[in-house]
Amino acid sequence: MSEEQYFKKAYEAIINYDSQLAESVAKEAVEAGIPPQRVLEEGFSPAIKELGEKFEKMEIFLPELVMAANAMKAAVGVLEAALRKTGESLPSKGTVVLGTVEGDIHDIGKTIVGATLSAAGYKVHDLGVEVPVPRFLEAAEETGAQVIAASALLSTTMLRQKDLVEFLKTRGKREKFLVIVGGAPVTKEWASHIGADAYARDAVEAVKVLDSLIQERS
Ligand code: B1M
Repeated sequence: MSEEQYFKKAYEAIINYDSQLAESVAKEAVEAGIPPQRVLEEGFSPAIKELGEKFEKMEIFLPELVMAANAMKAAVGVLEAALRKTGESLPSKGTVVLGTVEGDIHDIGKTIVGATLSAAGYKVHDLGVEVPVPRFLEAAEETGAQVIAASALLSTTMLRQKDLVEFLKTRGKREKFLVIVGGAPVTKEWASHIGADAYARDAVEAVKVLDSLIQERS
């Protein structure tokens, strides 16, 4: 099967809310040697984005979006495992504390960012979703992290990224950690407006941006 055929099957699995197909296509694509990132970005993600737009236009409703998200999660589970395996043998580039901000339960993109950072050699502590601002700092201190990474998918919860930067300042810890923010509504302008160190549009960019920031600091 060609790469394009895998991508088409991945797209169809999500559009048809088919978790079993999503998982098996992800497995087959990884076994065929297609980089997990490409399977996600060119196969699965366009489908969930399309469904997100349909949801916005009320052409589908929350139960359908939940089914699609479940299919995405089945695929991401496979892709995540493949990515983490790649990173196991690499020397650590640094430690990252990662989470989706409080009030936000979207975790598919955040999980992919974490797995991609792991694949690139970062030690990632994934705090999950709905992470309160103080928890980011607490976990970063506990793990000796250099980086705090906060994902937000809602225009309302993006504000928690601003709160995070402010919180670090009030605790006198702003300079101790690099703060990277991302998520669908987040932009480079927002990141610089709130005083974050970095913004990444996707998981691959997150690796590039952190690599260069960490190199600058060392
Ligand atoms: Co929701 N949702 N959702 N949702 N959902 C969006 C975000 C929305 C844009 C859909 C829409 O209306 N078009 C909309 C937000 C509108 C807004 O605020 N502007 C929305 C809404 C409104 C909601 C609810 C409020 C719906 C409701 O209940 N009425 C509710 C919110 C609940 C809450 O959080 N409190 C809700 C719920 C859900 C589901 C549970 C059904 C499900 C989430 C399941 C889950 O994650 N476990 C869901 C889904 C699936 C989506 C869409 C369709 C897809 C998100 C996704 O997984 N994309 C989404 C529409 C969209 O984004 N276009 C939508 C695939 C993923 C690989 O991409 O997450 O963008 P993404 O991650 C990318 C990049 O953004 C980036 O890298 C990733 C990989 O490339 N990235 C980072 C992400 N985090 C990063 C961090 C970084 C760097 C890069 O550094 C730290």
